Amino acid sequence: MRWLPLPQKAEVSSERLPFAGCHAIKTPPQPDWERSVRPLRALGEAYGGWTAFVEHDPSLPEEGYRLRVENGRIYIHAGTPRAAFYACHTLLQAWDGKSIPLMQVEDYPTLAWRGVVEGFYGKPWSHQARLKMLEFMGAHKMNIYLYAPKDDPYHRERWREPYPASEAARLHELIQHAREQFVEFVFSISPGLSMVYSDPTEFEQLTAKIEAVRQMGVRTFGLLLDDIPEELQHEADKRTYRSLAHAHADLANRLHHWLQERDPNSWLIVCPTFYHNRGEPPYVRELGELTERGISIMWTGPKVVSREITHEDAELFKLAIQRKPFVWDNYPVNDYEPSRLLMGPITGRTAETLKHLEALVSNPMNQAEASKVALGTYADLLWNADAYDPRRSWHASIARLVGEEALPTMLEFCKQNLWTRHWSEAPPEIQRYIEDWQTTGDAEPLREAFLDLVSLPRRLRQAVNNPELLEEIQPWLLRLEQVCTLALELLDEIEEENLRPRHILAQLEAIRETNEAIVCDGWIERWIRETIEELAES
Ligand code: LTM
Repeated sequence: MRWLPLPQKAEVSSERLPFAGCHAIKTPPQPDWERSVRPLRALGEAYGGWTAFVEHDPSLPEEGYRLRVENGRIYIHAGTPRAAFYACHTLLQAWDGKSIPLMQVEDYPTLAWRGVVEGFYGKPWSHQARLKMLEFMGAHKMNIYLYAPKDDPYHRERWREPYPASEAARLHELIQHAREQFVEFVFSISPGLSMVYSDPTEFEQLTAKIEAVRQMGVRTFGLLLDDIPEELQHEADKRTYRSLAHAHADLANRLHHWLQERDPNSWLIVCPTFYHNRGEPPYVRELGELTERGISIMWTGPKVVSREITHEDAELFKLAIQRKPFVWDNYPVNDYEPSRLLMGPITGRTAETLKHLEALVSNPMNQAEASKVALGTYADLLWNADAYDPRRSWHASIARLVGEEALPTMLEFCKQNLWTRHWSEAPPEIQRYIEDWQTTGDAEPLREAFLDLVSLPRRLRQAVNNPELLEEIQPWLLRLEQVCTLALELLDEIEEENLRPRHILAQLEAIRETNEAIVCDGWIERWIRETIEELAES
């Protein structure tokens, strides 16, 4: 079974019993418990069948559950309704559409808060993509989503202005959908480009904006002060505060109190201006010192895009901010290199690192569906870090996204879209074929490799039944077809001893002008260019 995330303890029998759904589901009477078993109820209403007993067990950890599948009966003991919801999703994973195995599962997460920050520059996700993402998160036991798209003007430049009615309605729908999926919805706002921190009317405008979202049922807010000037900008602020950190801590504390007065369960998460370091900047220490303890502080690791976040890094930053960091993890985000898709698993964060964190949220790509390959591996890592194996997780994540049958083809596509900057252990395979050709001069294996690659887009379009995903990755499919066609042409020219195939270079240039996508880490284009240059010199 390809679990995702992998349960902490699962004993799965080889004996499978027919299962077409539950005809009866007994839950504690409160509405949240009723909501937690909806995934099962949907099956039951459709088909009828088994009986499921769901019980609250307060001795279990918050998101911990025990699941037992016996002959004709399912028992779920859960610490909270969210845990019961997760138990139902574990059960659904074991169901193949016809039967389920007898099994016993004992499960709980490694990290308390696991999720996604839609925090990239460029085209934000569509409303439909967000709704689908929330469902994905629920099914993968991720529990927090930060709404923070940099290019939503009402989130950043026009932070003072209320959302127009149609956008407010969409936001409301998202918030409700997140609740259905047991996902904490975090509304974030980025006022730091223009806010006069010391001006009370500015604070009123900030809280008015937040109040409108609070009224939609949100209790958690993000105050994002990243990517703004690193010095105080306004005379009034320079007179009031001794530093930027002082101003930010004061703003965060006032907002925290304002939220607490209205709802003691509210939660404020702050992204500082210096968010990537090991706690060295004086700003970070001052912010940590002055900011009230109940407020969370974000961190992207030692770099903006951190290939590795070690437990030493996390300990140092924790010491500086005097609390566990809330990690904003810049993978698989591609806004800083939009010509690439980052289709590999997350690596470089260990179980030891997670012990020092309060939360970890991944900042994904502008391509929501394609991001789910990496996000599935995050879900796995953050749920069961001790057992995390990037390759196992990667395969399971791809299989969950496109189905078992399409797995080999999609995996092949993902392998052409890795970036050695993130996963140096996995260079593109074509590199090996090119290097072999350079040493042996035998063109056949290289030709075979290009023939495989040139047919990959067609094979993928046939195998994958996910129109949104196919649309997102279309530029990369096209690019693969285009460059492999040219590469094959070049091999033909060499075979025919045409040592001046410069028309191929012109075609390559024409492709580049219309499609900037990079595949195979740029190896094929480089090979074409260098080979033609070497031929010209010979
Ligand atoms: O990482 C943070 C906190 N802020 C921005 C993100 O919005 C952006 O998506 C990433 C990657 O380019 N880098 C940032 O600095």
